[in-house]
Amino acid sequence: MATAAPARAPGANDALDLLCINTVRTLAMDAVQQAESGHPGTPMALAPLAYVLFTRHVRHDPADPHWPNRDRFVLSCGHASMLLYSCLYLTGYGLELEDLKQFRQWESRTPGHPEYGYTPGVETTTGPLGQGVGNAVGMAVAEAHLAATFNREGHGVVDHHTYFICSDGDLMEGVSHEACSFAGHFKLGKLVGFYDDNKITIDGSTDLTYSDDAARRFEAYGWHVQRVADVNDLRALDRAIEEAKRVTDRPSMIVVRTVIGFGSPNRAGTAKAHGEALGKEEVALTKKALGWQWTEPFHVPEEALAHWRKARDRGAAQRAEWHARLEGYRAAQPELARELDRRLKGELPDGWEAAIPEFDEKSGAVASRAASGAVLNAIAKKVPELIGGSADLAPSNNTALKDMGTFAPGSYAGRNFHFGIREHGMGSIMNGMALHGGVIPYGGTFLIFSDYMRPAIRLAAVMHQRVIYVYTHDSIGLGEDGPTHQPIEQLTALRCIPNMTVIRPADAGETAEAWRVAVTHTDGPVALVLTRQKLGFIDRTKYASAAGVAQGAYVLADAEGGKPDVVLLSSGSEVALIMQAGEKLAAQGVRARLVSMPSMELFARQPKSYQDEVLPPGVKRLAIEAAHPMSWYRWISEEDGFVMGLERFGASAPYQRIYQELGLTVDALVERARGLAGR
Ligand SMILES: Cc1ncc(C[n+]2csc(CCOP(=O)(O)OP(=O)(O)O)c2C)c(N)n1
Repeated sequence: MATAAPARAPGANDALDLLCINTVRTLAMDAVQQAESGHPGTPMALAPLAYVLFTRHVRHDPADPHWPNRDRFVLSCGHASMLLYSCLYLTGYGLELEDLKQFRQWESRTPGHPEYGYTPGVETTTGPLGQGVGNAVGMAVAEAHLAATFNREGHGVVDHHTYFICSDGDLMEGVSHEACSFAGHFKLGKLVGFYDDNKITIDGSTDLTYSDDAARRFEAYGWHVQRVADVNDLRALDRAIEEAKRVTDRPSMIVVRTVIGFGSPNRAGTAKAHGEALGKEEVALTKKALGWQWTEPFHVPEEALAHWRKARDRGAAQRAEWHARLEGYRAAQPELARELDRRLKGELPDGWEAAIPEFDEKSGAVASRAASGAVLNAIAKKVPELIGGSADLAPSNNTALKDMGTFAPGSYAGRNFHFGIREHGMGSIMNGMALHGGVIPYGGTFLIFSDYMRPAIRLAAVMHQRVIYVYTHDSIGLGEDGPTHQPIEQLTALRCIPNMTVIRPADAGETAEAWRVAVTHTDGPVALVLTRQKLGFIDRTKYASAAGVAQGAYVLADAEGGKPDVVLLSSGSEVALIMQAGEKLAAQGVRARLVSMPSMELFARQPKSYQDEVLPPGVKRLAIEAAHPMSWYRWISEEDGFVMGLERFGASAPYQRIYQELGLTVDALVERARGLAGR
């Protein structure tokens, strides 16, 4: 087994420590100066913390950024990206000095904010403040769950910490409250956060707007809280981190006092240091004040680089030690080890699809949320990595997994999550879980409250993460709860997020197929949009197979007697309306093709030839959906058809009455269709 000298205690060579720290400070200043844009002040302030973390505490191997048991590190205040990039370069992740010189340039590996997938060692995309905190909580959740599931006496194969750094902005944003309250309740003991208490935001002093006692806030959440009075006190930092690691029954927060723009004679401690280059003159003055002897930009002293790069030997030894542990586990627990491998690779178990249930006439009319619950429970038995829950709406969202245990404080093997009424936190935590790997998270709420988690949804899409949203109560069809609960613009708003896949199934059969897509889709989030009200059974011996869901849209039924006069399209609960309209039109001699379009995004990914097959050019189209019509205009222009949708809010009443009053009826469809067909 490889060994490496333990990391030297900070302070053992103060001059070398300072040189290593000032290397980060000067790289940050120089990169921002070169780009003439960016945030120098916070990396300059936090350099000592990053130094102590990366050279002594974070177990990471720059040679293998994806080593499964590595500690996770999240820089939630992503604007301080040069702090992370400097550390990744200095510890030897393969990021080069040239990359730092390309900071914020087109296709560089050093984008303005850390972006997952662009830079080796970047664990998540951060920038929207607060999200990284939630992601870190999610990573700690995944670690706790996998450890409880896979570790056996004497074989701790899943055993790592999650560290994060957050700023004033992160803590002001509500999502950090949701996520940290969750972490405190669930006693995630291997989560260690640092709050950069620099009292400065963009507008100026935090005195303008923020007087929370952050330490007491975290104590109230149930976290273990420490204070470090000066970030430059490396010994104090080191002691606090050691203590945080010793505390395993609660998450830890270390409040660290820092000075933004540390070292800059004219900018330190001011908002000016936050988000703009210091200017050449001030850079020179700052280097002088820091005792930096070199004037040329991007200078990296050899002895500093050599010291930072020891992270590689240490990391190699740590990874080798873990591999040895894994081999022992493999010998003692061969089946579990194979299962862990499979899950970490993100591969689904062989034959899992056989578990997807089929629905028939005997199932009768079922709400798609109920069908979803049945499908989820059936496949969850075969797909143990499927874990999740709801933001306090489990009985409504049908997200509960029967007999599969509850994720609870200190008891993390359970697969049912109670996220609490924290939609935003849930979304952000789910992202962290997915990024960690080994689990496929799902989370439910009412479709209307997708708005409450939208920033996290967007980041799941930006990062192509495999997360599944279970959104029920999908339209005015929810009835009596009224306009505050009835989604109108949410479908269009979700559909326009790049990399997002929205599926709104029309019956139980389509719901089963929607879950098949959701579980196999590895390239971004999937939202299942489901009804509260019952949906009729679509007899697939008369209508086309629900397998068409995979193509996003398919011909459910065609009119007899040749080319259709009109195509009727819909999704979800309104497919029943086009089916009834189709029959009425047939009786009146109008040939209507019926198209079920559960997913515009899946349909958009089909070849043009298939799209033309389903929606023949030159034939008028009529769509109906109990939602804002905007997303349908991609498929239907004013010249070739009409969209019946809702451009007003709903109402509180039994749902049949609302459909009637808002004009979403079979008769209205028939009349429109006749008009379009010229009959
Ligand atoms: C959700 C969100 N809102 C606004 C911003 C724009 N923004 C970037 S940094 C920042 C605040 C800076 O203050 P702080 O978090 O204390 O960071 P520091 O000045 O210490 O670097 C703001 C408002 C953002 N990145 N994310």
